[in-house]
Amino acid sequence: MPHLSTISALSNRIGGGSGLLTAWVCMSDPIIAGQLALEDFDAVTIDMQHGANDITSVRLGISHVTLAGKPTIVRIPVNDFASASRVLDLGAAGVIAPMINSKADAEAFVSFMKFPPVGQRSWGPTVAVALTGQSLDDYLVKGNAMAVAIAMIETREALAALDDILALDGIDAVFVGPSDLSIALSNGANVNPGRADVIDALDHVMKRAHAHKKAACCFAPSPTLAKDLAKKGYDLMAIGTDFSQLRSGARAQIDIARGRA
Ligand code: 3PY
Ligand code: MG
Repeated sequence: MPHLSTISALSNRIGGGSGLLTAWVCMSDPIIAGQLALEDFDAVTIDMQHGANDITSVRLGISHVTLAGKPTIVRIPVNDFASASRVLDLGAAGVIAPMINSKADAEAFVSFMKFPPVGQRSWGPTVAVALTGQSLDDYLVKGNAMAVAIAMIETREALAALDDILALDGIDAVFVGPSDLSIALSNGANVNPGRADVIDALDHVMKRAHAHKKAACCFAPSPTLAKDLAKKGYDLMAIGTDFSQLRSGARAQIDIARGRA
């Protein structure tokens, strides 16, 4: 059974202040991604940068998430743009690339995300073509629009290059990493994604993204921040991680069982 509408749901829905929520999966057992996909998330992100995921767990995770009817986003490791093409070939709907600090970084990312003439993505969408049920020619025509390229903004250099990154054909969205950004803006003094200067930067990034008609996305360590950002017009937020949700779920139940709540 083809899953075209499941995979294209990300590119079709993101933008215009869409306020989408994605799960964030660090654990490498694909059942975790599949289970979170059954909750009321709009997408599931599998993290290869800081999570325990490799290409095998991503491949299996995409299958579980797709069967649950949700699009999969994959965060690749820093500068590992070849993995962007690989996860798209395996059926990812979008890719988040960390530490995009310059126009040159963004161009390198796009070259692996989009087929010519926009980029240089090599042909071989084996699983993606099968999952979407498209002909090869249809995938060639529609593949670029379906593959959402999301560049992370999480350094001073990235903020300085923001307009150049956003102006690039093939960059569909930017994604703020508020922890790294908080470290950068404090010159390494502390990590505090809720600090006022980080929130100001989040507002700035969203305004510039929308001025370029691109989507604004963010990692939100707390659901309250995600709610605030959605109200402001953010297009996609990750709320916490599978680790944090597992621990907080257990803690809440233990507190009840021990009579502390
Ligand atoms: C950051 O906050 O730096 C991130 O990369 C979020 O995952
Ligand atoms: Mg980061």
